[in-house]
Amino acid sequence: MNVDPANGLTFWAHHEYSINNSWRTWVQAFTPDFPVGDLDFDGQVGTTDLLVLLGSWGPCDDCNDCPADLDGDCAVGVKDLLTLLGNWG
Ligand SMILES: [Ca+2]
Ligand SMILES: [Ca+2]
Repeated sequence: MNVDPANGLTFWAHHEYSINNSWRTWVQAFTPDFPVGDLDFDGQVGTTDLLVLLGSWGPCDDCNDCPADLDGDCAVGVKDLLTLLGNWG
């Protein structure tokens, strides 16, 4: 199984098997359903995610690598906090 480097969230599973004297390859992609604001990818939005968001508060150093910026405005602020709280649990 591999993680897609394009987004870091899609997993690719592959397997080769023999059938009727020939080899076949099976490939399947899937993306786990993490809630928005689940910054530690444990499947729930909770205290650890809140601490990560608060620790990232302010302008993002790298707009393309700022996971706590939930609305994509290149800063971690009130709107991101409200989104996280709205998905709490
Ligand atoms: Ca979490
Ligand atoms: Ca933001």
